[in-house]
Amino acid sequence: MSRYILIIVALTVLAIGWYFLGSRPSQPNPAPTPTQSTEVWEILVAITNKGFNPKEITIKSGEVVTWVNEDNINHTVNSSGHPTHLAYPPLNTVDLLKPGEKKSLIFPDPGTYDYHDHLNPTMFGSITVQ
Ligand SMILES: [Cu+2]
Repeated sequence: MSRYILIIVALTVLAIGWYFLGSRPSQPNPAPTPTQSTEVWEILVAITNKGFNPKEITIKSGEVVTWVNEDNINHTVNSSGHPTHLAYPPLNTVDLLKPGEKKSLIFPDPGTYDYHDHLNPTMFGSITVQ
């Protein structure tokens, strides 16, 4: 007799479990689909007492380069050539970076853009925009 009670209890537990499982939504709400991406890649170039790091980078057009002065003296980012800085004038808008400061520039057009630190003209770098 007790065996039948056990079976009934077991079936009841199964039925209740089935009910709660069945009443749950079968799938969680789907994650929202990402909207059209407006992200812009920002490439970091550190300025240390050893120069620009990385010294040469390759990016895609429309990407942003951010220089961060990690040294404890002033540095600049200026277009080649020294001292006229005429090769790519937009680079001269970056110009002076005090210790800890960072500045960015977007590169909309493919090409190779050489720059240097006007205060330390042995420090130079290059950006290739594809
Ligand atoms: Cu210069």
